[in-house]
Amino acid sequence: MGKMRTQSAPWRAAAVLASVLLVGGVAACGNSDTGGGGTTDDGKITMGFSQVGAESGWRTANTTSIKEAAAAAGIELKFDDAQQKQENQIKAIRNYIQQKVDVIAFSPVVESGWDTVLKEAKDADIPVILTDRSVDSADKSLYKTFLGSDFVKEGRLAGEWLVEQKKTASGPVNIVELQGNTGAAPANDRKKGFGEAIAANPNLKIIASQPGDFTRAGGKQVMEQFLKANKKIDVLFAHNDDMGLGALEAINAAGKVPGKDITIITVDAVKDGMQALADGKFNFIAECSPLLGPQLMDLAKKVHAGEEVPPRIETEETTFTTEQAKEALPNRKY
Ligand code: GZL
Repeated sequence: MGKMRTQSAPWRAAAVLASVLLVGGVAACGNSDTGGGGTTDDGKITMGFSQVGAESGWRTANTTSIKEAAAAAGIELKFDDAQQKQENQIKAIRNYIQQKVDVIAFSPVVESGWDTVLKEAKDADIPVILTDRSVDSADKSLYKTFLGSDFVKEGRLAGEWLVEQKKTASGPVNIVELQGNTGAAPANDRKKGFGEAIAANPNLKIIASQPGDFTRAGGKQVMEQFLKANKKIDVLFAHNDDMGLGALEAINAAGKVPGKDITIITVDAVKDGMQALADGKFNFIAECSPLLGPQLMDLAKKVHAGEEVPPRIETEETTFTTEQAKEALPNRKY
């Protein structure tokens, strides 16, 4: 051990002060060096985003919108793909809390089971924005706002179109339904809206309804089962374009003409779905816009600044027939 040199009192006080400042400085510097998340050194807001997965064309377009909008807004985005598993979303949200991000945003893969982790975010004083899908938490203080579509309305518009199309039907109209993933808000709500609308005509009957998980593979697989089990299928209602596109393969393989032998109604209006509609393979699509990125980033800035925001912000959407799809396709953004 080196010889300890004693110092005069004034020098010793200065040395103590210097060492306190140095340690304090390192500690402060250490926090920011550990990627603490929070507002970055240059004042940029940090957002932690948990995405459902990459299950459909809609989801891909939604992810692109969010990433591009974050870059344009100068928001530092931490992004996680949950591969359609709620436990992965909960893990990602907990990571964002640990990292002390400024804002957490996510699209909940299912409606239930979020209160505990949302309470942890609230206790950590990190605001949460729900986008695309919502949660069934009774405590609305667990999130600042919801940005997305009215899925019940989408289902209702699909059902109302079918009621109009089949108003002269003399006998039963057999409907099969491809649902989104079990427990998801769009699956629950589109089913609800569609079912309420078709009740106007007792000839319209849903003879089979199964989850296809919003994927093409799921739509094809379940449609194959529907075709094997049901001799007479007049209508397919698919909760998204991708399951409808997968079902096309099964319908063709069964020797039936989609859009003619089986009327096909879907939701989303992504490019591939609109092409199928323009080609007459689909008959009607209720739009669900994935382009939520810019609005989400505006909301994040407002929430971070402590501004009041509306509890629910719904996106503008429309519907398409074959003729309307032909007109809209050239300018379709997604
Ligand atoms: C709806 C969204 C749904 C889409 C599907 O807002 O959550 O999930 O309709 C997607 O295509 O997989």
